[in-house]
Amino acid sequence: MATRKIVVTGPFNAGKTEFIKSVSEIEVVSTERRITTEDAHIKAETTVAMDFGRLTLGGNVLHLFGTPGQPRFEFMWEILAKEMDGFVVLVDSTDPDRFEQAQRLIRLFTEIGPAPFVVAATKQDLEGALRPSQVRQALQLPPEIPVLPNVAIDPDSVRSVLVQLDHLITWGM
Ligand SMILES: Nc1nc2c(ncn2[C@@H]2O[C@H](COP(=O)(O)OP(=O)(O)OP(=O)(O)O)[C@@H](O)[C@H]2O)c(=O)[nH]1
Ligand SMILES: [Mg+2]
Repeated sequence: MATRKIVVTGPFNAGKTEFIKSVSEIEVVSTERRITTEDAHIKAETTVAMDFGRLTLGGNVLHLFGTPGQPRFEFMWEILAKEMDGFVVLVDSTDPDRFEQAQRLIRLFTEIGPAPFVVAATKQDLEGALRPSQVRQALQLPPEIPVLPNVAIDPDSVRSVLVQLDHLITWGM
């Protein structure tokens, strides 16, 4: 049984904390604090350091590390990415204004890694969500990078993303 370190990253409000809470077998260790900046109208709390959860998948134990999304906590990204086996970039499919931030994160994490990764086009349950193919196009991602449909509040959907990432880590495909 292998233990794998998986980092879940993505722009502010993408759904990283929900993604990990949806599937974790342990109570998620989270570091959410009240938002006092201009983002306060979007939601009440934001991750300031990390989320930690765990999921057993087939023969592997995935340790899930969620990053903060607000750029002022970006010092945590490199710390969390250390020796990761793979990562998920969550992109809110209804929020194209933050796609540039997602591109920046992909660049940064591939530089720190490098490790296999998938992009999850999340919030597919919401009206106006761009399809994964549209998210791929907007982010100008090459065809070899998987862009998967996702609903972060749906455990089956999250599990499916992690199964595909786990495969990619094991088999490189
Ligand atoms: N409808 C819907 N809502 C979602 C989904 N994923 C997340 N949300 C909501 O989006 C908001 C942000 O979710 P979080 O998990 O806090 O996002 P985050 O990426 O951890 O945010 P930061 O830590 O602040 O960067 C919350 O209100 C969630 O309930 C989804 O797939 N569908
Ligand atoms: Mg969070």
